[in-house]
Amino acid sequence: MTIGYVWNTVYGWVDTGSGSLFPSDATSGLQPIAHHLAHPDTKRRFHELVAVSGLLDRLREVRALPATETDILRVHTAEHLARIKAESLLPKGGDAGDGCSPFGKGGYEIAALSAGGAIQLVSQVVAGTIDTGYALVNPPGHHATRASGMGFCVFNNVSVAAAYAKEVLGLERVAIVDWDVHHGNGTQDIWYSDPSVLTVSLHQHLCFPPNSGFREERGSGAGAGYSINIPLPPGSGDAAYLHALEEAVFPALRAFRPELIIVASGFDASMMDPLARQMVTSAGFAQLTRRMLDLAADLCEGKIAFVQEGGYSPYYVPFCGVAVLRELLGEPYEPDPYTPIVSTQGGDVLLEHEAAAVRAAVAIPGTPAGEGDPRAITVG
Ligand code: 9RB
Ligand code: ZN
Repeated sequence: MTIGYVWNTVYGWVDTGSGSLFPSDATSGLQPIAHHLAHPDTKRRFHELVAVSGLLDRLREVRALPATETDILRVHTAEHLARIKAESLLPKGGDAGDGCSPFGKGGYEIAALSAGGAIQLVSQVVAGTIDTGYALVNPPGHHATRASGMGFCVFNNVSVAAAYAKEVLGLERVAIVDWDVHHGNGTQDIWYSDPSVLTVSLHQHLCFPPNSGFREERGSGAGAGYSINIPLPPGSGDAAYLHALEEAVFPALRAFRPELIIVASGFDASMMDPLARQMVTSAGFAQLTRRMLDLAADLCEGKIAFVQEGGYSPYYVPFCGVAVLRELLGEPYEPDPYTPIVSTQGGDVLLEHEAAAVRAAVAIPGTPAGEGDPRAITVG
């Protein structure tokens, strides 16, 4: 097995500024702080554990190349690209679009290299030069819509890669499965009326963005039925996420018959994340990975590529990431130093309201949305 791996030193140079989640503001009591919640050190620490644990020696380096303007314009508006490029030239950089996604001077080049890392990984998976792989890219991408960045995302990396797979590599059906704890609203927006890319997002209901990621958001026009949301209640852990994968994600993927699966892999559903309230452990991420690999083997000759999204615990993200990479390499899960504290809090038991949320979200691509109160998550 040849497993590809993308990392570039400049992914660790994303300048998130001196704010926390908001820009610092002495008039509102927002003190500057060395580490923004999305400070790239978390991802750099993931890479360093990959190196120090010896995994790096067993992975095949896939070199990121910058996404070209043509690549970016397949999924973003010319105005968005032009604005990011222009702000990237400013001495203090700019913001991806929502006022809480700062980037420094040269931020355009890093964002283009992040999208390009996803393209390179997907290209090699489709070509068969690697069996599967992980692109540890930064900044993340899944909140970036056609017209704007948001939620720390500048360009929608997985969508840039999916569009490349379709238009350059000639694939007809690509599925994007997003297990980042936040709604993959940008990915959904980009493909909302396109039946050739199935988007499936598992997320903590109403975590971020506000008012987004309801089950009833099922696509429009020719894409009606090809957007699927699986909102889960806060407190969902390994059992709920695995149940959601088996009962809601897999039937949708089997019906869709993708030629390629891209996993938007965030680690912010972890037990230790500061930006969400889920309870997934490194063991859970390993199992999610194993099941996705097995499904891809059944459905699309194993053609699956993993692309980094969020994850904000500098302590735990490296261990979640290594657990995923070990599964890709076919190595058994190994408990890590946090296992004693994260594995004993009940997230391994499926609760009835979690099962009900999954049941309510079961949807088959191409079929219309079901009925129901969009604010209600527990439909028994
Ligand atoms: C701000 C708000 C957020 C909250 C969460 C994220 C996580 C992104 C991620 C990003 C921005 C709200 C600044 C609400 O990990 N995605 O995968 N910002 N939240 N209002 N305001 C003013
Ligand atoms: Zn997230």
